[in-house]
Amino acid sequence: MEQSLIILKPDAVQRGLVGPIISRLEQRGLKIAGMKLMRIDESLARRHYGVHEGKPFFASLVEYITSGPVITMVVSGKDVVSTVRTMVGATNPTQAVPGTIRGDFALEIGRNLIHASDSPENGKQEVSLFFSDKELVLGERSLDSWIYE
Ligand code: IDP
Ligand code: MG
Repeated sequence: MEQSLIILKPDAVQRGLVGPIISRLEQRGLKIAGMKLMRIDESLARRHYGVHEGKPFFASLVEYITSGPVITMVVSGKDVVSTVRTMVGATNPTQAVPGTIRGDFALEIGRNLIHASDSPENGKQEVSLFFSDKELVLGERSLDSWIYE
């Protein structure tokens, strides 16, 4: 089953948008398999965003993601990676369409509120960086047959 690592970034927490963003995921029917409030330290930030090392925005990205508490979540289920990416919207909120999280709540690329894994492979790998197996609640929900055919 696919897993997507979601991070509600420090701006989402400070702006009180945790509830509204989680509501969207819940209302869609997505299964939340893990969730915690935490601080990301510099070393974890550098590992999580390792693919961006060397880019001009890397230092400010590490500063941003470590600047305050975040909510990290695991969403699991069929096709969740692309479903959540579509709900999140374009990386640059100026290009994110209305109805997406970034398109409704954000204005700048350096304050774009939310991270979501971009492929099933990266989903699994990112989840393992942030969550131990013990912290995940996998398995079926009783309502799954009303959401998935
Ligand atoms: P994504 O979050 O939509 O997957 P990525 O290209 O993986 O976008 O970039 C990771 C994060 O780095 C973005 O969400 C954003 O916070 C930041 N970022 C990406 N490009 C820029 C930029 O050009 N300027 C400032 N920050 C950027
Ligand atoms: Mg990315």
